[in-house]
Amino acid sequence: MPATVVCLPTYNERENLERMVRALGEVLPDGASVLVIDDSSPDGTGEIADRLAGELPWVEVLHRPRKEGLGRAYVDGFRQALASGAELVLEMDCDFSHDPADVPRLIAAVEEGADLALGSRYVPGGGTANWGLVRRLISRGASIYTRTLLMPIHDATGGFKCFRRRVLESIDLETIDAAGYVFQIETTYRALRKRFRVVEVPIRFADRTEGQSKMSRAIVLEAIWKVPRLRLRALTGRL
Ligand SMILES: Nc1nc2c(ncn2[C@@H]2O[C@H](COP(=O)(O)OP(=O)(O)OP(=O)(O)O)[C@@H](O)[C@H]2O)c(=O)[nH]1
Ligand SMILES: [Mg+2]
Repeated sequence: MPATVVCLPTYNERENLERMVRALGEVLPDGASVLVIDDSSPDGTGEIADRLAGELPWVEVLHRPRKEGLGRAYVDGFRQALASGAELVLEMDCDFSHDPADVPRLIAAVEEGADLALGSRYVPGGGTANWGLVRRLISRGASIYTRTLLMPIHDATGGFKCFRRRVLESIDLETIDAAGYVFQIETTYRALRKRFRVVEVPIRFADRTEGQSKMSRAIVLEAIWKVPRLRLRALTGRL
């Protein structure tokens, strides 16, 4: 089994973190580990992560001094996962919107030949449960916008992914300035530009039941202007 690291970014996930780590422990293959990336959550999530890391040898914690958005947290986490020798690097949310039971299917897609597997709500067999109309419209709208301007991916903003090491090594993570969802779009777009094989694996996405969403207007606005900027950069040879 290739060395595998699941990157789990957290900001105020006190109610979810322990349950998520233990659920991952049930499904992860031998040799896999979990890297919690906590941005000094004021609710004490970082201390829970430290306790779990003390108890479970396959759990590690990266403490970041402040919240700078998901994109920065992921870049630091990916860097640490690569430095630890990971061959497969996964990312997922810690709020149970992404089902830990789907992790083996994402890993299998990469083992069957993909370079990047995306958990996808908008391919047959995928979907969202108990999301309000506004969230559904924003998410669908973002995917249609991205499909029109950038790339033939059905679910471009999802954060449930499995990267082969060489993808992360080739897409120049340090130059990604995305903070919010557009980070997900940008990593996939860069992988496609480098001609990596990207596949979408159907997932059922459930709304969180515990804790607060960090979704904001700023995150949506960032995606609206950075998607065309990505296209422009590609057209002018700067990507
Ligand atoms: N380290 C870190 N984690 C973050 C940050 N923002 C969000 N997260 C985590 O990233 C994951 C996704 O964030 P959510 O708050 O669920 O945001 P979302 O999925 O876009 O919104 P909902 O669908 O409403 O849940 C969760 O595990 C969060 O705790 C951040 O700035 N830093
Ligand atoms: Mg969420």
